Formats: sequence, structure tokens, C-alpha cells
Amino acid sequence: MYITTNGGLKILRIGDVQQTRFSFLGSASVAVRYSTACESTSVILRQTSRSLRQMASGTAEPEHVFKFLLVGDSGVGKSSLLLRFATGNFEEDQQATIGVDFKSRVVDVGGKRVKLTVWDTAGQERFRTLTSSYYRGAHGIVYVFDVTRRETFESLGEIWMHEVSMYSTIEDSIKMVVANKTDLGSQREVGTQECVEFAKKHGCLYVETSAKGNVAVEQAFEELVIKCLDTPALLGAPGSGKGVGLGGAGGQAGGAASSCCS
Ligand SMILES: Nc1nc2c(ncn2[C@@H]2O[C@H](COP(=O)(O)OP(=O)(O)OP(=O)(O)O)[C@@H](O)[C@H]2O)c(=O)[nH]1
Ligand SMILES: [Mg+2]
Repeated sequence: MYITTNGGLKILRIGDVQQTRFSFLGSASVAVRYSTACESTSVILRQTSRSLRQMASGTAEPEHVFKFLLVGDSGVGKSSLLLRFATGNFEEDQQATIGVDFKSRVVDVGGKRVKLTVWDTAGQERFRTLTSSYYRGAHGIVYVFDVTRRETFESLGEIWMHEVSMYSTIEDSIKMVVANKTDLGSQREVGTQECVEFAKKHGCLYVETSAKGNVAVEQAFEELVIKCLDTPALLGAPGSGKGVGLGGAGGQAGGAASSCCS
């Protein structure tokens, strides 16, 4: 049975109602017990209904904070992917990143509200010492390459995976290979099958995107969040809890899309 009281909700089980009726007939102590149980139920339900209202209005506190990191050669489209994900925009004349940058976005995935702080590193070699200090505490690592430049795909295994193995601090972090610029299909130098096998070999998810065409960008981040939420070791990882700050260098922050994971 549902009763509305001052905007809150009370649920009385059949047993409670019968207890009440008997209490009115005889025992005061039973009446008090019923009332206490009912009040606490009411408080829980009032909190639940407040959370639902907050969810609906977009003001609910995130349950988790994940730190994601974008790595890959210069010009592959890391900043463009992040810009697309965070703001929905794309810039033809996107400037090369100097050092690091980050953007945040709150997403609702699988019924959970999650705050993402996505760190965008410069691909240019001269920034490598600086950017490596931002790998710390990353729950998700995104290896980005440009499908029209084969050397950027080869760099993933030759450079970026070594960097991550040296500097990332969360062993169970989720890795994803992103093949970007799929809108330039005729200039493509790396085929899907080869990418899928590479990703599988390295235990990574795999997604093909176009930041320009807004293809599978949202899905890529969503898949990463789903996999993080599915990994208990990450939910306990420093920074993944509620109310944690953004985290920085030493911080603990907190086409077709296909995926595979070993
Ligand atoms: N056609 C096409 N161009 C893209 C796409 N994504 C990015 N670009 C362009 O590629 C160029 C480089 O993109 P950035 O996002 O700056 O690349 P980056 O990986 O951040 O480069 P660094 O900051 O130097 O590491 C820019 O001119 C973008 O407009 C895409 O999906 N398709
Ligand atoms: Mg950039």
C-alpha cells in the first residue's frame, strides 16, 4: 500500500497494517514499533524520491568518478574526439595540444551517474616527459590512431603501450584502441581485421570513430564506462568513489563500432 505524506512516500506491508490494527486494539508498544519502522521506511523513500527528482533534473551527485586518458601520435584526433564528446563540436583547424588538457562530463550509464575527467595528452615527442606524469590513476586508457596514417597505428605498440606500462598506476585499467578518421575511407591504410586482432592481442576494446562525422564517439566512451563499472577492482580504486576531485598529474580522479576484449 502506498501513502503520500508531505511529498514523501510510505510503503506499508500488509503485515504492518495488521500489526497497527492490533496495536490500536490493545498494545501501545506494538503501535510504537510500527510507527518507528514506518518512519524509517518513509525517510529512505523520501531520499530515494529526492534522488530520482535530482536524476531527472540532472543535479544528482555522481556515484563514481573515472579518470580517462587519451594517448597517441600527434594529429590523430585525440583533442577532436574529446571536444566532440564533451561539447558536441568539431574544429577543422584544431590546434596541436601543448602539454595536457582535460575536460569533464557527467554521463548516465547503466542506471549509474558517472563523472568522467578525460585527460588529453600532446602527441608530440617534446612533451612526453611532462605528459607521462598524467598517466597516474587513470581508470581507462584510450590509444588513438589515424586510419589514414599507418605509422600512427604502429606507434601504438612501439611507443604508447610501453609508455602506459611504465607510467600508469592502476593495473586493472581498461584499455581501448580507437581507429579515428574513418570518414576518410578511401585513404585508409589499416584494415578493420588487422586492428581487431591487434586490440585483441593486447587485451583492448576496439572502436572505429570519426570525430569529424560524429561516428561512434559517444559509444566509445560509453563502452569504456561500462567496462570500468564491470570491473570491481576499479570501483574500489582511489578516485572512483563519490565526490572525489578532478585529480591531475599525481591525481586520482577522480562507421561501425565493434569491441573485443581478452
Ligand atoms: N577528417 C577528419 N579529420 C579529423 C578527425 N579528427 C580530427 N581531425 C583533424 O585532424 C587534425 C588533428 O586533430 P587533433 O584533434 O588536433 O589531433 P591530436 O591527436 O589532438 O594532436 P596533438 O594534440 O598534436 O597530439 C585536425 O585538423 C582535426 O580537425 C576526423 O575524424 N576526421
Ligand atoms: Mg591534441
